[in-house]
Amino acid sequence: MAVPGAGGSRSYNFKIVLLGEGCVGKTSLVLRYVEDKFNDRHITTLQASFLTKRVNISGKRVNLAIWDTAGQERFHALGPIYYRESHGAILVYDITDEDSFQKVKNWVRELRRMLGNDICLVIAGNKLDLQKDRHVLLEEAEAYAQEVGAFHVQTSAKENKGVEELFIELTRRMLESAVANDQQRVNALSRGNNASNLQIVDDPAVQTNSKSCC
Ligand code: G3D
Ligand code: MG
Repeated sequence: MAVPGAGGSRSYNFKIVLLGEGCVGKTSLVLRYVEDKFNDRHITTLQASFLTKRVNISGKRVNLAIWDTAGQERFHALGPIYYRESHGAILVYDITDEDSFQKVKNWVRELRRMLGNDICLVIAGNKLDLQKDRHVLLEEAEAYAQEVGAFHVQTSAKENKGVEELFIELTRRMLESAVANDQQRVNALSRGNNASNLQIVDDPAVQTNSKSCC
């Protein structure tokens, strides 16, 4: 969703959800990105909610609402109510745990089935610091990500590796998508042959649910 800002410039509001098996490091990744903390005692109280972060990419202001689970994934109880209206999803697996990678594939299938290409996907292979215990091949994960139109990144929330890249790349993709969507709307309005229609682009009512294919 894009909203008009002061002087006609805009800021973009995006919802991101974290998905993946329990214990793969979802909460740790969010906490590392937003607060630059690891294994902090806030970790349990932060669950079940979302954190916000403001970023600026290519001169565009973006507000991210990053939703973390409350641990429901451990009981297979995460439903569409959690990820609906999301612009982006971060699918996390643990590189030492093959099952967690299979779980990511299940999530990709579900998201594509429920939301189509309206959602931008990033797959994160976390716990890169445990490389010696790796059970998921990097090549396999990268090939899979490419196949499903997702970006793949390796991360370590513990050592702060790849975390910034993960969120920035996802944000960049969501922005591209929103900008393309805005452009389509402008084109559609101008095709309507009414010059005054063009001004509607700055109307927040027109801009809600601004999504397009990634
Ligand atoms: P979840 O939110 O997906 O359930 P958490 O996962 O963020 O709660 O992390 C689960 C466990 O994995 C935590 O350990 C956490 O410290 C650890 N962890 C998270 N990210 C990394 C990482 O990048 N490297 C390593 N080595 N460990 C990580 P505990 O012991 O608290 O259960
Ligand atoms: Mg968690």
